[in-house]
Amino acid sequence: MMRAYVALGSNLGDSRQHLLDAIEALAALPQIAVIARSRIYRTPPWGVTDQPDFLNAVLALETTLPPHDLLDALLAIERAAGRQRSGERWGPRTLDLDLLHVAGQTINDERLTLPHPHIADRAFVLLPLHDVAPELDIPGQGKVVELLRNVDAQGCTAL
Ligand code: PH2
Ligand code: MG
Ligand code: MG
Repeated sequence: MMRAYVALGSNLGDSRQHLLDAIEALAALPQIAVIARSRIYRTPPWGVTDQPDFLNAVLALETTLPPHDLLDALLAIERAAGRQRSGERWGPRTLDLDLLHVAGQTINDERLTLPHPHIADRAFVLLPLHDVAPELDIPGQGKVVELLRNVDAQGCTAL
């Protein structure tokens, strides 16, 4: 069993429902147990700012799936939610499921970078991650509780 942290985001359609459906879909997989769920936050768009606010959350999972198989499961759930890959980086999406951290492993290949390289920059990841794992160490970045002190979380509100 490995502990994994997954970030959820949506800013198209019924975003809250997309997040809740994704949590249900993950929990329904026999190789995955959902251990903890953060609050859902409304967050200003980061990167491309001319798009609707996002809803964001984080899940802690226990899984027997190796990281690349877990990634495949996340991508399948994104597709089931109608996710279209327009090619626009940081653009609007019905559902985004990003693998943040898997048992402290470091992976760098064409499909997957672990830990997620931009956790430290993003209040929309750190706030919900802090709900479920404040003491988690992100290899190469630092402890969640400390990283959160260094980002601007103004404008992010828990639903
Ligand atoms: N995701 C992005 C780009 N910008 N901004 C917020 N607030 N939340 C997101 O989940 C998000 C974003 C690309 O995945
Ligand atoms: Mg993302
Ligand atoms: Mg993504």
